[in-house]
Amino acid sequence: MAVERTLILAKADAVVRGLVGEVLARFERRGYTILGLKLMQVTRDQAQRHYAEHDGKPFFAGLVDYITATPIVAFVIEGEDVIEGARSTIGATNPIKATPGTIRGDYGQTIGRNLVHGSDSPESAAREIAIFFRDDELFARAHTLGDWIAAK
Ligand code: D4T
Repeated sequence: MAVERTLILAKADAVVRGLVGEVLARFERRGYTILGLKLMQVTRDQAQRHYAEHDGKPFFAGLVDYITATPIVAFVIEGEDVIEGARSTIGATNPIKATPGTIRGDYGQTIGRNLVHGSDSPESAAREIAIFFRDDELFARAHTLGDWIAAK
């Protein structure tokens, strides 16, 4: 067990279909702490850096188009083994294979309209968080209300 941070992106389908609150709520309900949150327009440069591991694959251009198609909501959450936990909440890459109860299993139809991104390793999380957030945009866990109340 380790306290980790991960990057979650609620992409075009989540934003356009009004599912951002639903997506965020699933992570909040698991008890993860929100450290950073913003609505933002991803640039093509950010998109290409974020998805660099897929550069050259047939779906790369579609991925970049999809993540830049509308503003997205990016957030960083923290918790015990949050990287694996968040990916289990998101569900399998292909929504057809994703278990009902997961985000993709409940809201996705096709692999290209994949709704949500979650980092897949501590190295990816650190690299990806730096693409979307400056250090001063992330709050320390101690600044959350729960810790503030507990300290009183
Ligand atoms: P992310 O990274 O967005 O959380 O997704 P996954 O970890 O579940 O899946 P991935 O990195 O393998 O793929 C990234 C992204 O590309 C889309 N995709 C993937 C696609 O459109 N066609 C494909 O054939 C594959 C493999 C879906 C998720």
